[in-house]
Amino acid sequence: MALYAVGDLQGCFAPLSRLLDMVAFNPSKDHLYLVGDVVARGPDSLACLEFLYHHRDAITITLGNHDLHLLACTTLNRSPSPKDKLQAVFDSPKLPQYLDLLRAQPIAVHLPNYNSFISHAGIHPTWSIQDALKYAHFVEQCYRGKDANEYYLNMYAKHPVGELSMLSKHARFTAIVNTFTRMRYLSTQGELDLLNKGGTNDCPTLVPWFDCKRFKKSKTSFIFGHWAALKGVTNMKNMIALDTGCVWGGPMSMLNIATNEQYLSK
Ligand SMILES: [Mn+2]
Repeated sequence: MALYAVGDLQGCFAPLSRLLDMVAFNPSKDHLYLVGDVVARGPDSLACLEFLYHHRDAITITLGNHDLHLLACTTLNRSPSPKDKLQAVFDSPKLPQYLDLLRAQPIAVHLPNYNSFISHAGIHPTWSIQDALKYAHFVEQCYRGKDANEYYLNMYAKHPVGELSMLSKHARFTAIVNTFTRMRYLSTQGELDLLNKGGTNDCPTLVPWFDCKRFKKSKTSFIFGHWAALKGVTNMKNMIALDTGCVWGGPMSMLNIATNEQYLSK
């Protein structure tokens, strides 16, 4: 049995398929963690969802911003943006099954036996793993619950600042979702900056979320995607950035979680 993690698919099915062939992925024995953003922008989101649904017992997705956006649009009856190339997904008769699959997925996963934590964008430097799992549990209950539309309506509100415990439940949902799925940089005061998408040298006044003393001492590996401009480089052994910009012409990255071996799609 092997555990793998793969970077953002964003509708790129062929490179995923080549990576799985490279490691002879066996869905009856192995498990595949997807770091989120399995859909949107790329050519074949429908094929990605079909594959993930077919192998649903062998996969776990830590939801990304695009996955939650798809859930939000369908729940709120909004059309997809043409640039997301999701029309085939919206037209599919199997859309309800794909949405059920996404909704059942977590937003963060801790694998204590492998000293690994997986989420789409990362973990806030002030959150312990226990805090993060508690926050993840809260938002998972929100997007699975019957009031999910209320949370989605608030999802693109201005990023709430301040202590999570002081926020309303809707603002808390948005703050936690933004951290797990959209974070790249923090201000020197520790607030999320949701505008800059550049590489780590492009924003001298901001700090990459993982550039923090606590993580340098941590025995836990943090496996994440979302930040294509890093091109997989964090210069920290336990910070594993798997979004290598496949949808933008780069390779797709895969990690063997137990051995740390990495694979790039050709
Ligand atoms: Mn993303």
